[in-house]
Amino acid sequence: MSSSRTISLMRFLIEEQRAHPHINADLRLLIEVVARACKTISIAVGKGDLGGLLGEAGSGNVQGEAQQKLDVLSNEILLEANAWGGHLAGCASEEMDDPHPIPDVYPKGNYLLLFDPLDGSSNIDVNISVGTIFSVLRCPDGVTEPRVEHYCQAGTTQVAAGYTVYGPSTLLVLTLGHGTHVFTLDRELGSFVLTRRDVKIPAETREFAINMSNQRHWEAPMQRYIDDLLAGQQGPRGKDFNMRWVASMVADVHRILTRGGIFIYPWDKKDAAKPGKLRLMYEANPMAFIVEQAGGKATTGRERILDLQPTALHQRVPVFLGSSAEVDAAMAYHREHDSQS
Ligand code: AFP
Repeated sequence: MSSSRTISLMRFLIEEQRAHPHINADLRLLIEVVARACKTISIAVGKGDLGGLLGEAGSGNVQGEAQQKLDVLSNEILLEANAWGGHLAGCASEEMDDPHPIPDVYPKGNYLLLFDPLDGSSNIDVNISVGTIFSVLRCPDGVTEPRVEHYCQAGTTQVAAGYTVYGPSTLLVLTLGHGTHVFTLDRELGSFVLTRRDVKIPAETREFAINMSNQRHWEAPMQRYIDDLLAGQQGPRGKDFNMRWVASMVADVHRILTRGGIFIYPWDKKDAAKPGKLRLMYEANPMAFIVEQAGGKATTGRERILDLQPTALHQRVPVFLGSSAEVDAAMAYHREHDSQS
């Protein structure tokens, strides 16, 4: 049951709009529309086998990855929900080669929406948490038909970013540039309710998240950093570390937002054409914005992610994010290595 002290997402956004003049009615509508689409995705994910939506779709995306049926459906849900509201100039998705224009029959707005419709999709069939990640940019003035170059803006220009986790509960984590806030989907009310305001990531941690099976492909400073974490109390770091890896970025980042930690998907030499696995525009930038707003750090191991100037829509980058002191420690290994070579 809701009470007068319950803060729904709608009320939160209206209050943010009053407090911060740069948050206008269109941005508020955009967030509400994305949240509504995510509720629909959450229902589809929650049906599991009963919905007949598990398994591969039989298609591939621009990255050459096999698409799951729920990847395709989640993409369609987000596109359809955002087509007609008049708040967007266009959108781009990890699942589509090119930016998606707003159909001519609808009015156009001033924002660009970028999303990974279903992150962690290899976990769908095994009933492990997956999620949606999104990033909001302003469309440059005077541009009515945005092209790739209009989307390729540095992460510092994001006006909002968020992710949902479709897990034991469905969560929406959101930043509009004034802290990072967590909303929980009240399945009886059908609305997202503010459950944690202005979360802060502890600066120190004893937990790291990485896919260790790639160790032999990492560069030297990365090998040394992880060796030292594994050496524990007897090693140079002087403390024992625990490891967790869900392989859904949304779930790994959410754990870090909740109790600290460092998440790493480093550069590796498996495929020289791919500098890391994660996508700058759909994963790294929005997560970096959320993490920084929660007091954490997000870098490539050498540079701040939000300062990177994108050169392509589907560009990949190495990602180190989470507890600030631990991200600094990982960067120090890279700095030391670079200064000696
Ligand atoms: P998808 O977006 O293709 O599902 O990939 C998920 C992901 O990009 C990210 O969510 C995970 O952290 C990472 O891949 C898992 O990668 P590994 O398969 O190497 O563990």
